[in-house]
Amino acid sequence: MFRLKWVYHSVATLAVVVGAIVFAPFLAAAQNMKGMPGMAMPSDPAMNPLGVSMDRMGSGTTWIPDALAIPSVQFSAADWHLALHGFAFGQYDMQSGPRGGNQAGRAMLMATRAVAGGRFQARAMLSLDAATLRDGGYPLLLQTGETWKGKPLIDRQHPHDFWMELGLQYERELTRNVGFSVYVAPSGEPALGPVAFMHRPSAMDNPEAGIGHHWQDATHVSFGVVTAGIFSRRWKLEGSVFNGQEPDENRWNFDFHPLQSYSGRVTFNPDSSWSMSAGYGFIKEPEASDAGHSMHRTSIALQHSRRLRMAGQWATTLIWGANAHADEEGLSQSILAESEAILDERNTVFGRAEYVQKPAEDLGITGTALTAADHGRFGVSRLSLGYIREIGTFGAATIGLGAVGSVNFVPSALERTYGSSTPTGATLFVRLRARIVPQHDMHDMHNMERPK
Ligand SMILES: [Cu+2]
Repeated sequence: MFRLKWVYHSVATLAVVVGAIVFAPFLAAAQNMKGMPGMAMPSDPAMNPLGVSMDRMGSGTTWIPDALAIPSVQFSAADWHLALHGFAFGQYDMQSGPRGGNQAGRAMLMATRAVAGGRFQARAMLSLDAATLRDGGYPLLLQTGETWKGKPLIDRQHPHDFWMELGLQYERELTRNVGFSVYVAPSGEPALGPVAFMHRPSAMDNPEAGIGHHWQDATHVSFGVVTAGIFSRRWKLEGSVFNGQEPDENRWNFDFHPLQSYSGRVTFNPDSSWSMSAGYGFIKEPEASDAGHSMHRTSIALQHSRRLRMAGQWATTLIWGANAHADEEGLSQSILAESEAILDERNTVFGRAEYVQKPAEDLGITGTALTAADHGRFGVSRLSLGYIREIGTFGAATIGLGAVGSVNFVPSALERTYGSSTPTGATLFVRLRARIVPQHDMHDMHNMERPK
């Protein structure tokens, strides 16, 4: 039987809260002629150590290909260069079956300036998930990870903490070819895994998290991170010590614990279209409900980006991520392929395909169905496709109406639990973010900025 379980939410609350935090800066930008999206970067060489521009920054200390940047509104104030990334989603979520929302926005402010011959950046990324999500998160079939009311979340995506990122980064040239970087964050992302999904140009307009989140990029909110790295124009080698314990259910505070987890990652950007990274981490007792159980995580990611004609762009990411628990046999693996194409100023299409080997325990499976599990795990897949139509602009922002449909594939042993071997889901949403400026306009702006 196909039964829709609607989760209602106060759209008014969402509009007011998200509006206050995300709209206000866009409105300010609209008043300010300097606040244009995608404005030229500052020309001080210290601001681009070894030619690595700010546009290459993903989440935490990750890199994305140079060809595309996350859309932003940029200002300058005194010696600071300010960039604001804002994404607001209002969503209505339906998932099928007996197990069958809404989401808020996030805003990121990056303030950068030259300090002592290098680039200093303060970053704050705030998430309003906690204010607008109910019952431990938004419905997402097959999603697992973190807890709600002391119980593991199943078929739900957990809300992100308000302080998604609060960190400082300093990068400076050491020689003509090598530079060093230091990142310190009370809340931030260690050098582990790919760029977090919300910062990937291949997923930025997709309101849904991947079901392999806790196999790939879930450490992006870690309360206590110190990362040091060396880099050249094309590669970066980093190591982190961090607190690997997942955030608790109180999404408004900082959950500090000793920095007993560690990770290392190598990233390579061979040219402007590609970025690849591989990393490994030891995560000390990630789940509070599972004390004494630590984990090893390995991941490889490949990103490709290119500009299309006019304001179009196309980004694709492939990720392999695996977890190994000391007390479990073998690896549990995950694979993700996702792509987003902004075809022109009006139309965006995106999609994601995933396969994850999930422990039966994570999915809450007990009883006879367990005998069908391979090493206690079930291989599950999810395919989703989405489309966004931009319906208007607001200052430097664009507003789009979108929909995502998904089909999940579960083994026959889980058919009774999910009501089908192919349970489905759909999400309707409104999305607001900074507009992308067509390339020819960017060139005009660069020409205006640069002294002849
Ligand atoms: Cu997350």
